[in-house]
Amino acid sequence: MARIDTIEVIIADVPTIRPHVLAMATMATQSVVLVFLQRDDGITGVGEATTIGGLAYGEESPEGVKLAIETYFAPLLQTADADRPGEVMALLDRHIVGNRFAKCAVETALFDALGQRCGLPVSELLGGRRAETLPVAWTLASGDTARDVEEGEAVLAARRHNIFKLKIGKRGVAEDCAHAAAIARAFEGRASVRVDVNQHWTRAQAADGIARLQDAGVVLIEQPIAARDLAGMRDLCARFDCAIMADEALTGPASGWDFARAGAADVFSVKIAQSGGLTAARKLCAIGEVAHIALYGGTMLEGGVGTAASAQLFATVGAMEWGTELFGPLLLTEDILEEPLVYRDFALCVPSGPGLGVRVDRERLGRFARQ
Ligand code: MUC
Ligand code: MG
Repeated sequence: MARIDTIEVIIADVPTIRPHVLAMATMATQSVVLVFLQRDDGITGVGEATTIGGLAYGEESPEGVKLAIETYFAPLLQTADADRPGEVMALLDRHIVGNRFAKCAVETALFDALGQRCGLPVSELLGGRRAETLPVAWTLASGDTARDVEEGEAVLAARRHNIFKLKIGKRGVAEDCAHAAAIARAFEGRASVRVDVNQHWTRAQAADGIARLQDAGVVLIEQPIAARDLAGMRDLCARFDCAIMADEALTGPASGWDFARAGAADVFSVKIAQSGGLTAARKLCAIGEVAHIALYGGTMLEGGVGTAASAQLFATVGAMEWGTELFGPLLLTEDILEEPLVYRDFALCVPSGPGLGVRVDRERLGRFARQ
């Protein structure tokens, strides 16, 4: 039995290395949200609830997560046994609707603490590790084709990434597809090129755009149309040979079940926060596996804590056929971990220490933390 003594939520605004241009927002900073749970045995667990572009991407904002945890989660957590993450999450689910990012951060912190207490990495608490490294994509999203190619060449030469995801959907279909085609041409035979439209196309635009992208050698199209348009996604999967991936549509296992039954995705982008936590994301992976839907390890551009947590889960999944995009910390000007995550040979090394296997540098975090 372990009690939670204190709950601390910190929002830290960390600049990005360059503007990150997405269809719904341009990021010059990332607001990293960290939740620290301190137990009565002296162990502190940490979890992350970072999102993209305030309320531009999803329904939870950094400020909303902090408010929800401090006001509604905290009294429940103070009655719970922190040694039992499953029981604690069931308690939270009984009293709190939605709030998946906040729940993910809390569950992650519980597992981090439990792993530290048992002397085991979180991957071992989630079923056991099956991989020590995970392939990692990089997102080329400077907003400029030539700059993207230059950036891609640099990370390829450094053997950091050979998978590139392009963010499109902000400009017209023809212009966006010409941009993607130029990058696919530049890296032909040397890197895998994919696009993420972040729901910004209509069905008709998607039919036009995907035909162009497929011809240009783009192999994966992420969330081309509205998240709720399951029938539209099913049609695109049936119509095109290149893979169609669901991202924003996946808000936990139930949505995965709906998409699997309808044949509305070739690939699932699994995100721990969007799913509502590590356990929920693991269930989503299981649905993908039994439905023969390929898996991809997604990110909300989290810092080191959320990235390590995602890696701990993805390392337990047998096949992440499309790799992962766990590059979040590399987009930030400064890491907030004591020891940065290790990226080498186109992959992320899954931390092997107890819990998440990472430690937050509180002094550095303090420099970026909001007052
Ligand atoms: C998304 O929609 O996948 C992931 C990588 C990136 O650049 O943006 C995110 C969000
Ligand atoms: Mg996406």
